[in-house]
Amino acid sequence: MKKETFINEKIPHESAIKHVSGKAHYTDDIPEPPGTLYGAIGWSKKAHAIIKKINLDEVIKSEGVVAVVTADDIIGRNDVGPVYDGDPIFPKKAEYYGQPLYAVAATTTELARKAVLKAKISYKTLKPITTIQEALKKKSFVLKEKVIKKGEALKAIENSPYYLKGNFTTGSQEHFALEGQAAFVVPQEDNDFKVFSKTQHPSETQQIIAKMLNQKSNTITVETRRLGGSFGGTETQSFIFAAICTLLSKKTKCAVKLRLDRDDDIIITGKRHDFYSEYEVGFDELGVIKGLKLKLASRCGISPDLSGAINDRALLHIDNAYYLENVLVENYLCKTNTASNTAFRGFGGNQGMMAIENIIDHIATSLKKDSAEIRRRNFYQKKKKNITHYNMKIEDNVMQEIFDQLIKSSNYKSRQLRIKKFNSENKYIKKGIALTPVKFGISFTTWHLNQAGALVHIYYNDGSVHVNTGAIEMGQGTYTKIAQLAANALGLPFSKIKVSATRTDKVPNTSASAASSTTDLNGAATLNAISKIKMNLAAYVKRKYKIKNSEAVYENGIVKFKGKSFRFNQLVKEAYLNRVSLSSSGFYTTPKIHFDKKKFKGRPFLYFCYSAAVSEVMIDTLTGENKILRADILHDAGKAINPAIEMGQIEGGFVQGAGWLGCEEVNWKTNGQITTHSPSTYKIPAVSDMPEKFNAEIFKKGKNIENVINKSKTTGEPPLMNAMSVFFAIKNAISSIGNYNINPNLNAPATPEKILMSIKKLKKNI
Ligand code: LUZ
Ligand code: MOS
Repeated sequence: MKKETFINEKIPHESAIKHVSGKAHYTDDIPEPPGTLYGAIGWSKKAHAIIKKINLDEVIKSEGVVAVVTADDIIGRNDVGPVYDGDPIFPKKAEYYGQPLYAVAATTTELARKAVLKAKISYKTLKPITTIQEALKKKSFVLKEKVIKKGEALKAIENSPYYLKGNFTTGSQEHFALEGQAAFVVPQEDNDFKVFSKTQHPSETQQIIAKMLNQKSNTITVETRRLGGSFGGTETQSFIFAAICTLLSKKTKCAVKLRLDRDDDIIITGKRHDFYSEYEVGFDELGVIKGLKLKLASRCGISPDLSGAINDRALLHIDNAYYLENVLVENYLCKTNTASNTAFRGFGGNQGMMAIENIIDHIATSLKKDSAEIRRRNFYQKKKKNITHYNMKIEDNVMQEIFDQLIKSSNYKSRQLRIKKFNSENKYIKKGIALTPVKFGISFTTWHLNQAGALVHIYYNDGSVHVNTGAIEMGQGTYTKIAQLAANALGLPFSKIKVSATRTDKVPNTSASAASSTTDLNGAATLNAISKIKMNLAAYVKRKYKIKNSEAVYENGIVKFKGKSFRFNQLVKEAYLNRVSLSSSGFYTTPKIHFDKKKFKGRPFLYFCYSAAVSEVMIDTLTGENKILRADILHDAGKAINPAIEMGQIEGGFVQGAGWLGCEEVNWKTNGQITTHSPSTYKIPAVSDMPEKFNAEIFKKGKNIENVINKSKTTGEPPLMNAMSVFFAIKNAISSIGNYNINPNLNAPATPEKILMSIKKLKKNI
């Protein structure tokens, strides 16, 4: 009989049928006990103001209202900042438009939402800082600036035969997960609280609530079964809602549910950091970069939140796939009176990568060369030119193979010629094409977060298996992949494994499900727990049957020791009757990594993910409208655990990235009021925005050279960056108007308006 592995197989997502039939329980679907109350949040209408008085009389009197909470109800820490303070639950001074100031619990959500509107607040308005430029001018920062250096950038630039300078911005992005922010709290005996939260980070939710209440962590249990997407939006920014919901539950002694209206969700929470860069680059006649000076500034909003780590990841990705010998980067973390910007798929890495990709593109136009060729010439090499600007040696480089294979499979070169011909024959419609690489570092850059725990039980009566870990299922399929790993390790059918809701009293002290590392970490912890149970079983068999070699093969429901075989079910039953433990915790820490954040040197990543994409676009030069005609992606997923699920990440990530660099635009008025707070004003990609032809493939020769579960590589964040090709294809199309002689002035996102303005500017220079 062929070995059943359940690995490298396209097993459907464990909740696929529940997802599409509406039977999957999200936080808002959890059945409510009688007497459950519903919350709503009242927030600041000023971006920067001293709050002179909040009069809540009318709110309290409003129909259905049971309780109101303000800062006065918080006896412990009035802050949900994950690393630093700066994110008050209810502040003294309003620092952004949308900042929560109070909350109510009422008998229905509708009545709660009506009630919060009745507050009378008197403000003393202060001048807000809303843009990166203003913050730079006023030196308004959330953390100290950082300078990183390798070699002698200024000298190298001076000695280079060619020189360019410019500036570039990438835009913000709203997470827009299908499921919005939600929390549901049920009070327990002894003032304990059971908290259901839409969060990527149950353990930190638990700690933050404990600190707010001045209670011990062991009085708070946080449970999360699944998220309807998240993308970083609940790595920290779910905390305030879980905290407020608990506060309401404590005050009313009732179960309370707090589910945000989409507009409130967008207005209250932070988004992707937009970045502004200024560059000076020296290069040779082949377009090889000799020296780079970069200024990188991000809009962080009111507080540090995760901005330190996000800007670090940007700095760690200003090389993307390119060897940079001489680098000088200044990094500014701008404090603005806007919601605190936060984790978003890519976590600053993609912003850093766009900065260098834009420079390479600029170099290519200035030399009148194909940008793919310039990219290729700057790649890290295998034997030399393989040390990053943070001193890590790259040992797993497959960039060149992927790039070359994709050039062939996508017919990049012949299509490029056809496009040039098309453009010379068409006056108003122009096409563009671009090929961009991705190299993305895997591991949390904060060393201690690279750990995970698991809990595995085997039930003796039927041999079924229960797994619990710190991993959060957010649609990415981590429960499915962890169940596949467990099935494979135990030689059992997939159907015998159950992964249960993530819960702080089962597996404690977990890291956020983030940094594309969830399955790598939690899957390995699960395998560790299973190996411990196997050791118990082996010790028993050795003792009982006098077997010398206690190694066993677990396959197709059979456990084979040398000289003795058991049916799995038989073995566990027998082991139970002989008083052998069939349960274990497991633990995993990522090996090899170390990083000195001060010196900015070390090995922050266990490995890199590689990918490349070719996009072809069409733009209407009269309206700025645009369309992705075709996208070809070749993505390294190592030996993929579940090629179907990885493909979902690869395709979905691309479309989300195309949204970030294309149609999605977050805007604020000069008074700090966000104007893009609903789907009517904020456009995410729709089905119709998918590439007409979409050829995504997993790199067949992929194999993780590091000891990562099953030699796989994560997908997660990196596929988003394949969409860089869309932006540069648009730029390429615009460039055709000037016969490819002029570098178009185009910032991201390339909305139709921006495309039109870019064309207009370019035409002036012809
Ligand atoms: N979160 C985090 C992340 O705390 N540290 C990271 O390095 C990271 N990287 C990507 C996404 N989330
Ligand atoms: Mo993330 S940006 O890995 O939550």
